[in-house]
Amino acid sequence: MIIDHVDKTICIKIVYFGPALSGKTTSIKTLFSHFGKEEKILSIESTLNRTLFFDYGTVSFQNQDWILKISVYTTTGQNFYLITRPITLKAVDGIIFVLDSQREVYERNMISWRELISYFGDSLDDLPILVAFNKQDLPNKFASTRFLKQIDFHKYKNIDSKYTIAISGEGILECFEDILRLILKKYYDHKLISAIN
Ligand SMILES: Nc1nc2c(ncn2[C@@H]2O[C@H](COP(=O)(O)OP(=O)(O)OP(=O)(O)O)[C@@H](O)[C@H]2O)c(=O)[nH]1
Ligand SMILES: [Mg+2]
Repeated sequence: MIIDHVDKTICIKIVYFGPALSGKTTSIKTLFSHFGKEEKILSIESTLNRTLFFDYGTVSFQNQDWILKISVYTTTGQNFYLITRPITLKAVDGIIFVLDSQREVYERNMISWRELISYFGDSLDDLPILVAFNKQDLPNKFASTRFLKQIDFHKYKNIDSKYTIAISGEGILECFEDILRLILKKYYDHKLISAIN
């Protein structure tokens, strides 16, 4: 997060992370189409529409005094481009972890979670994360409680979860609002942001 008191701008970085084909790109596209900005997303992808490096877009909100500028990225799920993931995660303020809820890919979600932990170590405990159980429209889903239990969900302070269907947009805006709430709460708790009467 960058707080510029001269320009009265707060910059936040949010990254969609998760295993291959879980719905990260679909999620960012649906989110930006909600803001009428889908064509403003920069996607670096292969000819097969798979994310090669990242998708990237910005949205801004403004009140009388301050501008909130949010940069949103997705990581690539393909392990061939694994090297790009820690780069995309640099200086991240909050992560939306997009899972594929289909039972047969449960382990792929766990591997991706372990990779995420490996980048942050103990500081993951302090990083706002929203776990999005995507593809809720499909049959044969695993129970969200199983995954949350396995990752010790209750151990983390800044973590929440939601159900999403990225192709129809269900839950996507709620995830975005939730991660923003977790990020701002963290900075407020750390006294980096103080309310002015
Ligand atoms: N049924 C269903 N399909 C979905 C959903 N979200 C995404 N998909 C499909 O899953 C496939 C992969 O979606 P992407 O958004 O490209 O996934 P990704 O995580 O960005 O993939 P990589 O960048 O290659 O890792 C596409 O065919 C999407 O249409 C969903 O909620 N339900
Ligand atoms: Mg993608």
